[in-house]
Amino acid sequence: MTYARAYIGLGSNLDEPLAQVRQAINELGKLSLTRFERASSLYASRPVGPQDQPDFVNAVAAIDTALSPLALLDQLQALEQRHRRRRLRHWGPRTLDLDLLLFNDQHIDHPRLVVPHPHLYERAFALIPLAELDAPLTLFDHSLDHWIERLEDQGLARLDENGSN
Ligand code: ROI
Repeated sequence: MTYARAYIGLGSNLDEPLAQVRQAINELGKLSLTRFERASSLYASRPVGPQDQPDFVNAVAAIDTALSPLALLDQLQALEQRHRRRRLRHWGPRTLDLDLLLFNDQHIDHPRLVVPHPHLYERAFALIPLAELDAPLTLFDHSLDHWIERLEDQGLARLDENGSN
């Protein structure tokens, strides 16, 4: 069986975000045909998009999977549903968001799935935890640091084990 390395972005700003993200990290370890590798620290982050919503908790997890990208997407969406995902409006508050950020070095352009995630390079809440997991990764032919140096301050704060900053 051949395994691909996938990076999953996790985000929540409703219904106890810290618990949502911790539990989702745990559940990623139980996906079929998949080995959990490691997860970043948890981060508190100001909302990107509409500001009249709670701060998010974000993290990134690394998994090795024998699932195809679309089969993995199906599993991630099922996991979101098990968290009774609520999405109140476009770019608004959500219970649990799981984004497939990278799948090996594949470029995927499918109606259901674009990889690398098209907003990854501009989002501190995804780039910084990703760099914590795998600093040498490249994205669109540049180092992660290249993209991180270009970010505006997005109010990202690393949380300790107790969820405090
Ligand atoms: N903003 C932050 N900080 N974290 C997220 O996970 C997140 N997810 C989103 C939008 C609404 C774009 N903003 C976010 O989908």
